[in-house]
Amino acid sequence: MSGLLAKYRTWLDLPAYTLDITLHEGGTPLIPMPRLAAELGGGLELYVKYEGLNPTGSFKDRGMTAAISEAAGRGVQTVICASTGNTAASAAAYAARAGMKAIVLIPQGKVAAGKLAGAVAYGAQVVQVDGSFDDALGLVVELSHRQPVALVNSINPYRLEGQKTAAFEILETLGGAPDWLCLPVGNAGNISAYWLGFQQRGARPRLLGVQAAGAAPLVLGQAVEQPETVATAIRIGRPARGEQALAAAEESGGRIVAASDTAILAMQTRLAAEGVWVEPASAAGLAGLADELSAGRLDLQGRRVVAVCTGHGLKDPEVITGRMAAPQVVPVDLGALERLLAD
Ligand code: AN7
Repeated sequence: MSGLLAKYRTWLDLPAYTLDITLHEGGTPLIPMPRLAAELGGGLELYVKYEGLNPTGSFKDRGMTAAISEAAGRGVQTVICASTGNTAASAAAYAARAGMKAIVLIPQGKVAAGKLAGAVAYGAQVVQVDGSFDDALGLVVELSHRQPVALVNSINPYRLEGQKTAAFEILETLGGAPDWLCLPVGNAGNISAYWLGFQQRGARPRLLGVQAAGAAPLVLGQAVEQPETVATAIRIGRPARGEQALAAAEESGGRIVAASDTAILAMQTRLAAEGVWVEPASAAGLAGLADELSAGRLDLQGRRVVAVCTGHGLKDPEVITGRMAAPQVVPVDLGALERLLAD
């Protein structure tokens, strides 16, 4: 076992001085989802690329091994990012691994519990901004011009180099390109990275990027000043790589669409019903695909589809526990238990 840089170094455009700071990220499973495929009814063959199984629970680790390794190679001591949560946890972990300090700016009160806890556990300095992710990103970009800190948001090109590896893994596991790849879109780094990775290997799956309806600047064609969605990971109104994402979707013969919060949560439940629990944002790609299928805008008969599920369900426990009644309680009494189960 090794990390992604050791495995794919010749395919990644990284400076020669780049070190190898790794937590053995990548190598995530491509899980067949026959029951969900049958339910969707389009005659498709469906796989989930389960990125929640990376070391910090999201796909961000692929980009972070590259960005932190590059920064470490030129002696950087402090890294900074703005984040809806997963980038923060990942930056904190890889900075810790490299012996660096991490500073993470998050939108106040809008980061899921598992992500905030991660950033704190790995020892980052966490700062809440009384504003949105987009406001926080503006601040860290400015600060990185004034202070000796390295920016590790996906504006950093090395992040995309690392994230390309997910495309390579899919091609290797399937033995070729899927017909469609669907995935959530927030700051639009990941869809851009997948397209770079597929192109580098001469593969051309169609890309279906999916934003949350309350945070869908790439669908609306304009920035969203106050984005709002249950999928807090993609609560982003001014995607840094928006133009690149739109170009990637178009070149691939695909598109970017929006899915409602209701559809996103329903898809989270359907995925969990087949054993794959993902955070809300991670269900957005498939929620968008399901919408397109049921509206008759996609023909997937006999097609192979990969859905990228970007983050683990454990990242956002409160989206589940906040909506449920407390589980039933029984006394330590077999009869009482049997009566309860018979109801
Ligand atoms: C689970 O952590 O932007 O379109 O600051 O956490 O590459 O931004 C997270 C984004 C999808 C969107 N799924 O990816 C952050 C952050 C999950 C995410 C996305 C994010 P991009």
